[in-house]
Amino acid sequence: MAMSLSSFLLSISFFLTAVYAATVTYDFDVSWVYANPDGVYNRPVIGVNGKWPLPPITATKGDRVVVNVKNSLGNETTSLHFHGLFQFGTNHMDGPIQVTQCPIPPGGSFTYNFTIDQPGTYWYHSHTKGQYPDGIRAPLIVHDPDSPHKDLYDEEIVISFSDWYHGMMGPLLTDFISIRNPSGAEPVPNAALVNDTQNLTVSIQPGKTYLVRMVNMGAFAAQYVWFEGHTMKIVEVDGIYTEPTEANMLYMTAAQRYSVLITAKNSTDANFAFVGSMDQDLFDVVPAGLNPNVTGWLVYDEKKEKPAAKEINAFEPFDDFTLVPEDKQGILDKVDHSVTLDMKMDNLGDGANYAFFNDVTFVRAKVPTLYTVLTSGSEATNPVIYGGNTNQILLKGNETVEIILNNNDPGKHPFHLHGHEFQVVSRSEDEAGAYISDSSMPPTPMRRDTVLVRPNGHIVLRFRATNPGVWLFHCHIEWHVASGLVATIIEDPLTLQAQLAGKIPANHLQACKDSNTPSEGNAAGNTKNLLDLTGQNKSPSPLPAGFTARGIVALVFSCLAAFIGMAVIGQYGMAPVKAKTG
Ligand SMILES: *[C@@H]1O[C@H](CO)[C@@H](O)[C@H](O)[C@H]1NC(C)=O
Ligand SMILES: *[C@@H]1O[C@H](CO)[C@@H](O)[C@H](O)[C@H]1NC(C)=O
Ligand SMILES: *[C@@H]1O[C@H](CO)[C@@H](O)[C@H](O)[C@H]1NC(C)=O
Ligand SMILES: *[C@@H]1O[C@H](CO)[C@@H](O)[C@H](O)[C@H]1NC(C)=O
Ligand SMILES: *[C@@H]1O[C@H](CO)[C@@H](O)[C@H](O)[C@H]1NC(C)=O
Ligand SMILES: *[C@@H]1O[C@H](CO)[C@@H](O)[C@H](O)[C@H]1NC(C)=O
Ligand SMILES: *[C@@H]1O[C@H](CO)[C@@H](O)[C@H](O)[C@H]1NC(C)=O
Ligand SMILES: [Cu+2]
Repeated sequence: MAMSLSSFLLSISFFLTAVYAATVTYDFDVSWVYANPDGVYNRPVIGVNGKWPLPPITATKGDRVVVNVKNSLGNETTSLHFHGLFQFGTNHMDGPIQVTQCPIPPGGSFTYNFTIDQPGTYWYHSHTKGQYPDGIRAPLIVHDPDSPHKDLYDEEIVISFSDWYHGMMGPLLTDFISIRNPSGAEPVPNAALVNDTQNLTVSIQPGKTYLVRMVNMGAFAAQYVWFEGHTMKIVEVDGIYTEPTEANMLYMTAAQRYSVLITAKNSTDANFAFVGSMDQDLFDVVPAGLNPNVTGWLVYDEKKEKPAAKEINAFEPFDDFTLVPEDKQGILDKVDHSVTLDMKMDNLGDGANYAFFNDVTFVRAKVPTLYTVLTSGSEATNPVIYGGNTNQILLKGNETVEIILNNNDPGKHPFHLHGHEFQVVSRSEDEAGAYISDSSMPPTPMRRDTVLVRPNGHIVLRFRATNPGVWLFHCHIEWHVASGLVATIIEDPLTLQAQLAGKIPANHLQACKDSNTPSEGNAAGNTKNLLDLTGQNKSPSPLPAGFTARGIVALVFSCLAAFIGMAVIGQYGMAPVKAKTG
């Protein structure tokens, strides 16, 4: 009997995918340029090829992407991470410095080279020392000729959202992790941006349906997003297709993505505002005059007015926990390895505020952890060699892993896992305390790569360890990455050694030489005795015995009041001290 039409079409589409798998090459010369995206303040930003905003990366599922990076910053190192991509077999292309690569020094060149087999909405950004909010971030879109939703829309639109600072990250970070800021109050953004500007106009044709791909590439603020007069139908989150689900308002944390279908009206009678509104709950002190909102317009008729956004009374965003993946993958119900991470914020002996998993704050290793895996032979399965401050979690190949994250902090935090998507099998409301058990887990949990944990609440995530590599798990608030809210997952290290033996390109190792970063041995760079961690990078020591965090904060405050004056305290705010350290 002849082939059925559907299997005939299927084989054609496989054939086309195979034939058209292309190599997409980008040459990125990274340098300082000036920009004034909020119209208020012109500042140095990190551009590419002399321009800012940065170009989006676009590819089709199956393509190879090559990004040749030249660091022309002159005064800073850099690196690129491709957020949400699994980097299966190419862990060394993942981007975080001291984890999967050495920093690209000023004057250095470094090639990222990987294939993409995941469709959807992603982004890329620097993964070097809190650098991306200085402008080095942009969307990364992977088209899919086989998308289950392709017949549901006519055209595609990409819109990024972000917060924006007038200050540069270097000095902001120095002030943030400092005895002058014992409560750990994060710098508050100066503005919100849409597509790296404000007042964006998006031309809309009546009657058409658009796939609107949205990315929050901010440093800190989540944004509420809504389109006046139009409903959204969510069809993708973080690269996972979902059953089309209606929503009037989204809550997009830093690093999350949503694709939604928006059907245009049939008439061109009016234009409509859309709004991104930064979640001010995240800010310890809301500076007078801050406008948390950014407005853009769906423009049906350029000659008609662009009405101001209507004020809304309450934020009632869609709950992403209720989403169902299109593939209806069932819950991973047999857990082989459960990991509990208790997170908190607290002071160390230097008086500054840090973030902790299980009482350890992350400090970058001297040797990139991947290179420790690749140069440690059979010792690679011994967690000790990865050092005392990397929060290492060793996973065996193919095991089903569960991460229970208990947020012992009154803030909201968006957690991201590299190299994987995860099932979100449980998520509490505010103030629920530590996870004990959950008898009503969803049978087909939503999956994504970045998820919000609520204040003093918990999340439970599951995934299978099928991607050998060194993968970070961290809060995507860039301030909290700097203060140590990071764990290092070391997945199936012996298979990783076999996969990558002899495969680290010469320009990756050259970056180590040129940045004086050791590329062999344990976390301390010891190649002889891997169990000897003398000289490893460590966090400041704990508070002196007898001092409580509250005590040292009070001491610091009285010193500050005496020596520096109330102005500094006013700047960071007195109130959060109680909230953050109690
Ligand atoms: C956007 O429009 C508002 C209101 O007119 C204006 O204050 C602001 O400067 C504009 N932003 C930019 C970047 O042009
Ligand atoms: C690097 O250069 C930029 C642009 O000139 C400057 O604004 C910035 O302060 C410098 N950064 C450091 C760390 O010196
Ligand atoms: C990218 O990697 C592929 C597969 O290893 C290799 O054939 C190709 O030469 C590489 N391209 C560049 C520009 O390094
Ligand atoms: C927003 O910026 C992206 C590039 O990052 C661009 O591709 C897209 O067309 C822009 N969207 C609109 C509506 O102008
Ligand atoms: C626009 O018109 C078409 C055809 O008459 C109709 O099917 C559709 O529901 C209308 N759309 C809206 C948003 O009213
Ligand atoms: C921002 O939008 C919210 C929601 O509509 C509104 O309550 C608030 O007043 C707006 N803020 C400013 C400064 O416009
Ligand atoms: C994991 O499963 C894959 C595919 O079945 C297999 O090739 C691999 O050897 C397994 N890895 C381990 C460490 O068992
Ligand atoms: Cu955080």
